Amino acid sequence: MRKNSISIIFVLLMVASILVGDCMAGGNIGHNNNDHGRGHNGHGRGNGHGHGGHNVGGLMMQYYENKCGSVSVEKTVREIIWSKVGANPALAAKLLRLHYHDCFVRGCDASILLDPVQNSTTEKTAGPNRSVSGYEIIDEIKTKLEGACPGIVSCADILALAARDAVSFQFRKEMWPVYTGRKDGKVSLASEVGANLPSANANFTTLLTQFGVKGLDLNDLVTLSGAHTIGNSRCVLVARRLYNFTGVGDVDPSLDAAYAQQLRKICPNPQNPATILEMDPKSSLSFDSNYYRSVNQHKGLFVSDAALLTNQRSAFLSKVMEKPEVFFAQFATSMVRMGAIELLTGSQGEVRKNCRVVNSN
Ligand code: HEM
Ligand SMILES: *[C@@H]1O[C@H](CO)[C@@H](O)[C@H](O)[C@H]1NC(C)=O
Ligand SMILES: *[C@@H]1O[C@H](CO)[C@@H](O)[C@H](O)[C@H]1NC(C)=O
Ligand SMILES: *[C@@H]1O[C@H](CO)[C@@H](O)[C@H](O)[C@H]1NC(C)=O
Ligand SMILES: CC(=O)N[C@H]1CO[C@H](CO)[C@@H](O)[C@@H]1O
Repeated sequence: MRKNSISIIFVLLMVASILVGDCMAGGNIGHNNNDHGRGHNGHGRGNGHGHGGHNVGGLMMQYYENKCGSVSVEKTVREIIWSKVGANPALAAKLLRLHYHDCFVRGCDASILLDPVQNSTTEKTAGPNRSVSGYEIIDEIKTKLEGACPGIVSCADILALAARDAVSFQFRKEMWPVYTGRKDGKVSLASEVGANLPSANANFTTLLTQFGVKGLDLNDLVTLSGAHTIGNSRCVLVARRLYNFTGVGDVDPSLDAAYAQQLRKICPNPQNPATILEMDPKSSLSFDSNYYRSVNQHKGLFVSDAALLTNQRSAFLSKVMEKPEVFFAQFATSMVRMGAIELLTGSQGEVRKNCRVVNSN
């Protein structure tokens, strides 16, 4: 009840701010405080959520400062990422998605990086991970940092920093704060991926539940879905929407008819997984708020994107998020929250020597 009335107040403030054309920079939706750039420990900082969800846990800003000899950990990550993304802008989406897939399965513990050993299958071998990539870049950063300060910088933190820096390259400034101090996990199971990562065909209820399990809420769902403003997908993932939505050779009625026609042209052979589809065809290499414009015009690619319009509050937020400054501010808040999912403590975690293998002792 109390939470709802707080939300309504925020919604009213948001409407007011739109009406007066206020830019909302640094503002946020439904989150009471925003901890940008504070250089101190994350303990006890409220995240403004009524449900006692996680905060940034034991993570800190600048955790690695003076922990790696004369080498700046964050600068090292940024330099490598910016040079890679500068040479190949499509990598920004890959690295952002890598961090998301890591966090949603067993928390942000770099479990996605573990290679399968002997008969075991790890997360990266699971179906939804087939199109995940960027592993070699994480290895390169890890190798460089191990050379400077062995056993200090966790792979999970490298993933979090890499995602932020990859997206930030376009702006030449940090788009969100990354709290660090994560530990790497020792377990990675392909069998856990399916249930934890929402599918492209998930409806709103399922998405909200799957985010909820991770301590993320409706605001986070709407906001983080905006990551689909960059990157690619494949025809096979929208084939059902385009050709056989309810099993009678029909097109998903929630998809704009002209856009569906356009997609069918790009995807004449829907089962061919090789056919690439841009998620935000207007600007799939640019991190911007176009995603919401597309979704609001019924041109979101996945059922999960279209699902944002099937709930009143999330539809409202999708509209509000069309303003880039609102989206960017909110994305920063939600990335901090996503980056703190199910952090490991004590002997559950370690700092891996090689991001692909658990330490031997
Ligand atoms: C809301 C639930 C979500 C669903 C159902 C979903 C689903 C998908 C799917 C099916 C793809 C295409 C993968 C492929 O072609 O194999 C994709 C791509 C992508 N997703 Fe999501 N996703 C969700 C949330 C997120 C979040 C929270 C982030 C990051 C914060 C994210 C970032 C990305 C990026 C950047 C790509 C493009 C990757 C590339 O270009 O290689 N997604 N997503
Ligand atoms: C792999 O599994 C097979 C069949 O279950 C078993 O015979 C073999 O010993 C296993 N190999 C390893 C390295 O665990
Ligand atoms: C959403 O999807 C789930 C799982 O497929 C299903 O059980 C549920 O009935 C669906 N909810 C709605 C409102 O369609
Ligand atoms: C469409 O879906 C139905 C039901 O799932 C299936 O029986 C049929 O074979 C599908 N048609 C095509 C062309 O894939
Ligand atoms: C990078 C990686 O390990 N990808 C794997 C994803 O899953 C498929 C199918 O299980 C594997 O063949 C890929 O090697």
